[in-house]
Amino acid sequence: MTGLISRLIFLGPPGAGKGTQAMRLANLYEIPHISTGDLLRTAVQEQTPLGKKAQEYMDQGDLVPDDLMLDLVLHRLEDDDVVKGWILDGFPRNVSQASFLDHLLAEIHQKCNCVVNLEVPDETLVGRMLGRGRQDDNEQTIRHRLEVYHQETAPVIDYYRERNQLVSVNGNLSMDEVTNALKNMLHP
Ligand code: B4P
Repeated sequence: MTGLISRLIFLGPPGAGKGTQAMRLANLYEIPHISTGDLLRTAVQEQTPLGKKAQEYMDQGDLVPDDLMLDLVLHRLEDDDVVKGWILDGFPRNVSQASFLDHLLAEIHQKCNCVVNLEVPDETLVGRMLGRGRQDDNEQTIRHRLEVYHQETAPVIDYYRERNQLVSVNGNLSMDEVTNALKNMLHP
């Protein structure tokens, strides 16, 4: 990736398109896409000790406990391929994860350049996730994930806003329109 922005965090409610957009930008700029949701789903599929513990939380639409998540992110950010940059998608999901990440980045001498908040209204999100049809995408679980988001993850927006790192982007447009808005914002 040329230019200044090489370490990005994607925030947004479930179904906002974090995974979709993070994957597109990671391909475009050739930096790793680190999705904690994907890491957890792989662990569940492979029935690792982490996967066995995480599954019940994910199936119910709850956050997986921090002690499991922090280790996962710590180890991924120590891999060689992330030295040139990364896009974090789905982490941090609460203020204590955000604070952990700040300390971790300081320790490994890295700095997040930009935190993107994808804004999409709840009713659009429900429709999108029902259309996606993942194991944890039934209406009851989706509604619970939205509640958890508003209670636990939305405060992370203020956390980064107070640190002048936050940029909000309208995610309630077509996938290509959102990608273009992100590209223009990152490399105008
Ligand atoms: P995630 O995998 O992070 O999933 P998500 O928030 O549901 O989806 P995302 O926003 O990435 O939406 P997507 O692009 O797929 O989390 C899953 C679970 O893992 C959590 O509930 C939690 O249990 C656990 N977890 C993960 N991280 C954690 C953490 N840090 N701490 C604790 N627990 C954690 O888009 C959704 C759908 O919309 C897709 O079908 C897509 O095609 C469509 N779409 C996207 N953009 C669109 C657009 N612009 N227009 C129309 N459709 C669009």
